[in-house]
Amino acid sequence: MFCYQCQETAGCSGCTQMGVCGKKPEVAAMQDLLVYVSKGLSAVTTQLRKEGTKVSEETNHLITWNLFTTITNANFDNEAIIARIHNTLSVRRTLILQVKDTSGLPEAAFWDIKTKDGSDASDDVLFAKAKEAGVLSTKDEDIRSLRELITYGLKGLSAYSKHANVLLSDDPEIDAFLQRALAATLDDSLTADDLVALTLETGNYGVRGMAMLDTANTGAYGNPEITRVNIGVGKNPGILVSGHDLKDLEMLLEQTQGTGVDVYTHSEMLPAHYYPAFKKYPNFVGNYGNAWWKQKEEFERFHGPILMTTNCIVPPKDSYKDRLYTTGAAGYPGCTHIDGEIGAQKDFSALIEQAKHCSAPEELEHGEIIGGFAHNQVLALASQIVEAVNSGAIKKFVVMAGCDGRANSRNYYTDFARALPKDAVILTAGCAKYKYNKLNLGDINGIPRVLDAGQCNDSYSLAVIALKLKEVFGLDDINDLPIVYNIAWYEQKAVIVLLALLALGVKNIHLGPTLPAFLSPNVAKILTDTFGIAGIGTVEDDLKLFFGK
Ligand code: FS2
Ligand code: SF4
Repeated sequence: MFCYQCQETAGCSGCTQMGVCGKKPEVAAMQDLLVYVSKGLSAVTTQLRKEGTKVSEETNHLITWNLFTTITNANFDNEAIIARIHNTLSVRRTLILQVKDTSGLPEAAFWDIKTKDGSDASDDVLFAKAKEAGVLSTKDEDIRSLRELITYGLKGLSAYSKHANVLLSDDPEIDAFLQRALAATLDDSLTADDLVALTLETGNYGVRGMAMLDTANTGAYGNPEITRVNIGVGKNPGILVSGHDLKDLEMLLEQTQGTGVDVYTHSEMLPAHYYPAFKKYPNFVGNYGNAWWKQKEEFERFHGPILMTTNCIVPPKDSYKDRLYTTGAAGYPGCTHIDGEIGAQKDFSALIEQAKHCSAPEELEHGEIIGGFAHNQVLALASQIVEAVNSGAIKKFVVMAGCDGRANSRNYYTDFARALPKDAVILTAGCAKYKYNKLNLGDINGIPRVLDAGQCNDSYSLAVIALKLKEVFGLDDINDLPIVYNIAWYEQKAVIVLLALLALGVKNIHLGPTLPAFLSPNVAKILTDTFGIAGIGTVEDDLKLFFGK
């Protein structure tokens, strides 16, 4: 296997024996193959569109769901991945018959699991193909780096698209781009310059994808508002919901009414509490635990069923494996998967029944944390914020959005947040917040010093806020604002967030705790020279750099 798509990749270069995330070589192989056949199908759909043939919503959803399945920590279930490969090839077999001119299609558009006699190829053939189609199949390291950068950005975009799709929101132009770009990563005629341009275009569509999701979320559940979230526990048994899918949470809340079972959020689901629509459920008790990587200890102590709606799954301990459920693009072998296509009602009765026989969660902590500072809420406070900036009470905003992770080096973000000058305000989104959202950093004239906009996709909110402040302060350039960017990344949604920020013209983003292994020295240099992207240093050095002290 070879995988270097996330920040925790072995030795900062690539997982080759087994994923640091727990992904086994056979799962890595089938994920590579799923990406490959998705690229083949995308080449077909892109050609169909060129010829004026409409591509169905189902096919669009199939491709985004496939990519989402291969995101770090989303799906470890080889059977589910192989089933998606079969399904993708079956759709492609039908669609390729509609293509008038197949001469320009890549080999991936023709490769099939079916042998000439109609039987399925052996596992050996699949693994051999996966090896041939994996990351290292591109020999030139710069072309490989750009192809993977685009592919990972598209994986992130797929995740955000899927969350919007389940709220019945679609943008066929995003899908058309996504498929065109996926197919382009197989096109040997494209130069490094072409791929750099495609990378930036991916960022533009990242902005569009996050905007679509923002509209879908706020349309369905209202605008996030300032909310104090309980981090303690009640006396009833509970179900813990993790991941990012708000629609799953809504269905579960509906189905748990009157059952005596409480519902808690975990990790990236915390921001659900900020939406007005979820406040009406009396059994929506609070948030349990911290960022994804602490789940082994915390899930054990939760005692009740846990629903993983997306990544990040840590391979579970036997002590709670029978309480771990997956749904959507998430999957883990041996854990029950709750089925449900886009738009379908899911049946969570198995979790609810199991919860009734579980004891209440063990208290990990108590108190409250505050959040809900997405664009609408922050813009409602705009005059207060502008006054604080004009009076000098707030000197700088520090965007510390992104992901959390296991590496000790990420303690940098806790130390950095703690050491920030008292006149600096953190703007955050994503699970990165758990590094400092319980530090009690206080407020400035009533404005909390940690403003949490929501999930990683709500980084879009931070961009909207920045653009609004630029307008209010009458600036020509977003980079003239008193905002610095110190972003933590882990998986591929952070890649699309980064590309989206670049597309919006944001410069000098610091990215840590390490720069992506998939950036070749030349590609890293392009990002540094063009956008001022840099890594992180020590807390002391970075404070000097950002604040001159
Ligand atoms: Fe955190 Fe994991 Fe949000 Fe990432 S829970 S690293 O998926 O997308 O952020
Ligand atoms: Fe390694 Fe990350 Fe790939 Fe998992 S997702 S195999 S940790 S690079």
